[in-house]
Amino acid sequence: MPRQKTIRLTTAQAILRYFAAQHTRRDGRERPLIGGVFGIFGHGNASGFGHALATGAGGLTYHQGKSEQAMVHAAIGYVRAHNLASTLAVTASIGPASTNLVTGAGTATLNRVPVLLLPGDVFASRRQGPILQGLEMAGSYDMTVNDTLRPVSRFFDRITRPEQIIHSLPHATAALLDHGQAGAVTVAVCQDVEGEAFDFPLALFETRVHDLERLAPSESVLAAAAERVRTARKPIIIAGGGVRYAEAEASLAALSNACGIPVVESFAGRGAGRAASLNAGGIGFIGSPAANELATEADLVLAVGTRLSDTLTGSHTLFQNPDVSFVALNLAERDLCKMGALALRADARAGLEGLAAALEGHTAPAEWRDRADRAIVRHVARVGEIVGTENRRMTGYEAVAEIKDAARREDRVVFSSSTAIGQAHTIWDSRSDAPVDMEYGFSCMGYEIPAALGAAMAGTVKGHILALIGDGTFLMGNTTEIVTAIQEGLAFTIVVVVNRGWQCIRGHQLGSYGEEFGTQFRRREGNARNLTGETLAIDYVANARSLGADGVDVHSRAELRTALERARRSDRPFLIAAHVEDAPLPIESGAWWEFGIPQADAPEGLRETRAAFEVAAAKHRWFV
Ligand SMILES: Cc1ncc(C[n+]2csc(CCOP(=O)(O)OP(=O)(O)O)c2C)c(N)n1
Ligand SMILES: [Mg+2]
Repeated sequence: MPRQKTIRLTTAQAILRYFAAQHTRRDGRERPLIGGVFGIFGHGNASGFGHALATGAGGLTYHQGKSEQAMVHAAIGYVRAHNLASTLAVTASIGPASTNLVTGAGTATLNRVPVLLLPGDVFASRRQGPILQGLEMAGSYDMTVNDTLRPVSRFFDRITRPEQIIHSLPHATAALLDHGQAGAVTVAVCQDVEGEAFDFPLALFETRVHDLERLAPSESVLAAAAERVRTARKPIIIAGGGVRYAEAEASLAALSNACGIPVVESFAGRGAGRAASLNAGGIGFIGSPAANELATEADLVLAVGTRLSDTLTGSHTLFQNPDVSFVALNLAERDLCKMGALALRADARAGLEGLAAALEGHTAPAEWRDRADRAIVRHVARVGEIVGTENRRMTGYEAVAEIKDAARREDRVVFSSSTAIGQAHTIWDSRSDAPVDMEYGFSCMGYEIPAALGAAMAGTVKGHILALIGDGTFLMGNTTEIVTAIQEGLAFTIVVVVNRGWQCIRGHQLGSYGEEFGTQFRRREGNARNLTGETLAIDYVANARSLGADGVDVHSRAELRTALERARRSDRPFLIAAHVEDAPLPIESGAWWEFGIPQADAPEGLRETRAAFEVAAAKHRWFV
């Protein structure tokens, strides 16, 4: 036997070289699995991964992040802009650098999107004794702070010897490619091992193209699912993020339009039904009343690529038809077994196309199609009426409506946790409005700007990218990726909705126990328990300017409109601070969502809230 050809590399060089050789191919389009490496260096990765990147291992480009959490969120923005076919790697030092990755890893894993995390780890040799930034665990010597990444990672491994990667990395790659169940893939590398050299088999670094195959549905389950649709009187389709990731929008529309089945969209699935004429909009507790009316009455729910989380199902109170049944079309076992669904395990596009073929010539009952059409027309008219009426002081929802009108079909608008995401979910019409990236799974404040940066880095968005954030989100940080954007020569618009507090949480408190506490950006008066004094004046534009961005304050819809046009032409990130009145969008979604209510008598009004809660909660159903 001739000896296997080997190449001597450090472990970090080998890891980067291996990942650089992995490619994906979907529908004939080939892309690198890893499009680049984000990093912040510290003693845990500066010499190992730093040296590997500096020596050009694998030819991967290094991007300098400003916070570890933001780097992961940027990678998520990037991979979502590639519909999961290409992602970024993120390297961090050890200790606080690693734990700073945890939140981003949670966002990735909850949303089932692949990102590669390469934190440094403790010394494998242990000859140093307790190390800088290494926590000494009381009951365990082999646990490090990187173990906090385990529950938020789809795959986790710790590399304590160079040759371990030869078997570990193909598993890590498989996890990155496992759409439907992907997430953060963490390969923690002991800091001494990063730099250790080994004679790796040369074949490890051969280019590999992984076909993102479209899993075909089983014939018998497909037939059973089609039969359920055929006999349904009131079918709907819930389009989740899986429809977008599978690039199945056209197949969804073909099925919906041919069979007259209304489509409703989850947050991650917003835009999936862009070509479906019976698109009733966002489903769930802050969704469109049209979508929720249809969901309430539906007798057959075809749930495609959705996790069916509580915000969507109204904590299992939304679907009220006594005969309702579910068909889940998904790749993830976890989703297939929910709601007592008939499990149609398949790629979203393959499944939808299979159903369309099996249902050829079938249309849903005319009364149901008319019912859906009327609900949609009514909702669109109501939205037009409400956002068409200008209030004296610009409200938050008017600002969202201006952004909706200004954004074009080739643009991308990024949202996460704030009042604005709910308002957008209610009023956005995917059939005519711009594509969005709504992160309301982990609902992580601080996702937006990094994700906008990641989307810009992906280069797949032909138009302009906008990130919509609250002032509370701005103050939480993760705005410093503006600096990275400037380094990389990328521009996008950031709109900060300035409503002087965490207003969606204030609304939550008012709904749960009737009073606001601790949510307003006010000074403390004396030793008052709550913050009730003067409202703080915060100059968000000056903040953005200090980082190198441009920006402007606006106080009216007309000013916002002009600013949005100006921002589009900017060669650098442009921040618009939109000063608004916090007014609830006067459209009731018609769906509920459970949150905890104190079982107490004070403050006054709590009993009533509790009673209203019991009424809403009584609609709860078990779906088994
Ligand atoms: C990282 C993180 N921390 C806390 C929360 C809980 N939370 C959800 S929305 C919100 C307030 C958002 O305030 P702001 O960004 O000003 O938006 P507004 O509701 O005022 O429109 C908070 C604290 C969260 N979703 N994410
Ligand atoms: Mg706010």
